[in-house]
Amino acid sequence: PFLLNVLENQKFLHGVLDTYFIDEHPQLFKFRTSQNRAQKLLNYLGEVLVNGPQTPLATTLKPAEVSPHVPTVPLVTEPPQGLRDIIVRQGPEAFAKEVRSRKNLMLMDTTFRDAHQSLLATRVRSHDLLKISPYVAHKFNNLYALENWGGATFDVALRFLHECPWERLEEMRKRIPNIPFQMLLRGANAVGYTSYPDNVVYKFCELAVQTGMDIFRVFDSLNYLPNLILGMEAAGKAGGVVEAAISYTGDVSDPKRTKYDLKYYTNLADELVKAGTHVLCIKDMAGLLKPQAAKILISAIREKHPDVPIHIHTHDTSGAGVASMLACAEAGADVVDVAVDSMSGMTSQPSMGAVVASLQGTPLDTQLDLRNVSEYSAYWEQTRTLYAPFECTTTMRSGNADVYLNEIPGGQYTNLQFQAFSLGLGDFFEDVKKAYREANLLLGDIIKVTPSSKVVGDLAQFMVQNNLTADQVLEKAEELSFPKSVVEFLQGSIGIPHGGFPEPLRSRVLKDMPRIEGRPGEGLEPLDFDKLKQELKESHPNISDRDVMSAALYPQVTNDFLHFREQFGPVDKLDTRIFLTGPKVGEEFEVSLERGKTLSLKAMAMAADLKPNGDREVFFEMNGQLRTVHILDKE
Ligand code: 3PY
Ligand code: ZN
Repeated sequence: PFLLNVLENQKFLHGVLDTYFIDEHPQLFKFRTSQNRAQKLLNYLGEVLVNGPQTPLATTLKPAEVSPHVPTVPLVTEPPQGLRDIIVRQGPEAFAKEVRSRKNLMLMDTTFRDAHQSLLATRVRSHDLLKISPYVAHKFNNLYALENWGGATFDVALRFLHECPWERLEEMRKRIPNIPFQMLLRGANAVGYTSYPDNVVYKFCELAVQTGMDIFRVFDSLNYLPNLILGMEAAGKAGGVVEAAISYTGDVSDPKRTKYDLKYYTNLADELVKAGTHVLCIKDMAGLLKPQAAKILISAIREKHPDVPIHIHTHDTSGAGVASMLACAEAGADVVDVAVDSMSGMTSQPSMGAVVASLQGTPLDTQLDLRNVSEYSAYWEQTRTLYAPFECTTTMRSGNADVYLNEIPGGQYTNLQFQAFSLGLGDFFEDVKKAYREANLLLGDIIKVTPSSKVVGDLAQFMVQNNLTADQVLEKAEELSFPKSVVEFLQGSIGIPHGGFPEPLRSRVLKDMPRIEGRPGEGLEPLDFDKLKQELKESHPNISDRDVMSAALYPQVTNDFLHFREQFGPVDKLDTRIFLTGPKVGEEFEVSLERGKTLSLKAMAMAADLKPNGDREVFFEMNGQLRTVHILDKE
């Protein structure tokens, strides 16, 4: 709000003033100077130097001082053709048919999305993705797809990286015209954590396709069919390839695990095929699909649906990921997910190089060249060190097969471990993992993935912090004040779990609180996009339809992002170390704003003394000229 000047203030414009108005809003008379992008970036750098990182760092580790080597590709030649050509020219059905007809195993690379969501708290910036994009286009044209958007990346881009997720997608598309792009859509929750009005989900998918998205992996955190179908329809209507996902839990190879047995999965697969999915996905978000279970599950679905491409997603938390993906391939899966070697393993996806090498010379050969995989991996090995402040290996040193007991999804596993570590409470993580299992059983053994995994995680932490056993929770349920997410789940706010809600827990917790019947988004009024745009225009005159869409999903986060961008300009153009922790005094560096427009910068010095108004001067050299910025020192 401090960026808003009087001429944009609605109360002022409409004369709704009293004599205190000016006294109470001095910031309104600090007129925004018209600044160019370069000056805004200097303000950003000054801010980082004076007041510290503008993206909270998760550990005390510093970004490495490296400039990752980017393998070159011939810029004059077009990248070789990939499968996207079929989507664009012949549509999703033809694409599915082509994928199914291929005899070899195809891979989807998750390095641009899930791998860093799982290992680096989703913090990888567009800058580093775009640098390697031309190489991917040239050397990995055989991929089924590149997973590069959706899931948590949307929120994190706006909230922490101060960059526009739409621009990221558009720029990746320019550099990679040939490989299909895939995103993760949380069904009726789009890329958020709650249900949105239907028209928001439809419009979101429409805009995503227009900006360059091809394939939508649609899931629901409870496998609740009405939510899933809403997402599938939105993606399909937008012209996307629909890849409906069955979120996998339990163990189909264990006859004692009866709630989610083979029949449960094959029935769900039947429903999704009936609903018109182009591709069927098994989404093993926690990495529970053991090789033996994979064989049973994939063979059964393959047999029932010989014409539908099957795509498998897993996490390597236990260390069995490569073995499982090979078992899936042998049982008839068409595509499996991998991450490039240096971004693979542990809570990320299994290693691309390992799968490629394992199948070389077999009928399932992936057709990828291991030398390219290594070159690509070398880029990410170096780039990963720039994100040291977010590195999960600060606390995680190895895989852990205890995931088969606690069933915590990959991304959440890293988060919980990290939280426990920063709280410094001895056995806290071990306790939380055990409580997670009990919390899941208390809630009726539900599917656990964003956002239902948060419900279980919140209950688990609640149990540990209050020293409660599962029996005690059930006994005292009427008096306890449960986490909000747990209450809302029981009210039906994210859908209906398989087998219904847990009783008597639900009745004891909710008492006479309202319950949502059926699909949560169904009762929501459509969002008036024109009205939202008009409202946003009052403080952000240059707003685009994409920004409006971002605001529909994340109102506050988007508002903050727009202010940030107006004040600090295109911070996404800065190198990652400089962006995170600022330049060193005396350091020279370049910023490429656009093709042919490069700034040469040098951080010269910071004034030792503050100005009377609390500002500190920071001196830069920009293209050889001295520039000074004044930054309010917040210390
Ligand atoms: C997400 O929803 O972001 C996920 O990655 C779920 O697995
Ligand atoms: Zn995943």
